[in-house]
Amino acid sequence: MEIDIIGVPMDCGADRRGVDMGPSAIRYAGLAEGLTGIGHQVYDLGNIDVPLSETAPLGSNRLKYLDAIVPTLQKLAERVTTCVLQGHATLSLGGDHSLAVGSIIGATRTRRLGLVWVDAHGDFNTADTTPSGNVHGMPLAAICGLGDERLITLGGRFSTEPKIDPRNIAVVAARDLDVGERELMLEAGLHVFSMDTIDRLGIFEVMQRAIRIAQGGSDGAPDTDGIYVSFDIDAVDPTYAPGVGTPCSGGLTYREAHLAVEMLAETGRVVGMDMVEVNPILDRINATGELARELILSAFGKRIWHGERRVL
Ligand SMILES: [Mn+2]
Repeated sequence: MEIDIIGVPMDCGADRRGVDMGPSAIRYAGLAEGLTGIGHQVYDLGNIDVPLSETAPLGSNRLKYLDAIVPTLQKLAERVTTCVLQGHATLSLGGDHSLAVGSIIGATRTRRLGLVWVDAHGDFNTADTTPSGNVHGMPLAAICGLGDERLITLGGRFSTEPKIDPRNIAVVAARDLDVGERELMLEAGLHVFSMDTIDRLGIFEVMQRAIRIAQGGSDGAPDTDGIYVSFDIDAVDPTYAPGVGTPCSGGLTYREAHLAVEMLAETGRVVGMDMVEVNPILDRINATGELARELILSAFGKRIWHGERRVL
């Protein structure tokens, strides 16, 4: 596979400073070498220019830093589109999760994709429901066509239509949903596999269902053109991922997180990925940056065992 890496060192969508150093931490952990080592052709396209939170205008308390975020995501969307037109897979490194509006708009310009959104949170708030005003709590709603028009359309550049059909979206590992966003998610009709569902069914069954949803169609005949994976590292339990934007206990174990992305890779239909919210300030000797690199490698095909998988 040809994979383009794009860093988005953005912190404006998050309250806590530090996730702007995420792309650096993941690269430092040996990302490009790792992907090359499993047979991919890797192109690191560097970082998107991102305004500093300190000097960006705060704007409305319900949509903090929107004026700084929108042009950044426009640039990301254009960059991703260019990569897609060259037939490359894209890997966007965050930075806060608001970047997914740009990466997914870029990834869906010419295709109909399914989406697996791995996250402790719903990221389904709008300016009307948000408790914090932070835009990183809104990207999934925006992708479904809900929320402030400037965010959904990236300043009028793109349509107000959902970029991905909510019926082809599965949220995995949710455990901290705001009341307002929960209502919106129910109405929108996307599938939410919360942590208690993973406790009951196991991550294997949950991922089989999530993949079926993202593939669309009926068994063996998907009706989407590929699967996009948006991975918020806070989906993983803080025991394994202490350096995250918004830590939340009760998350995926190390192996659950790996199996989830390994199963996505096995479909052979992953066309792009976000890895977001790595916060080196709160991390321990880059453990979370390393984990992010490992999960990306698993999502792009790294395997423990390459022989036949026999269940005795
Ligand atoms: Mn998120």
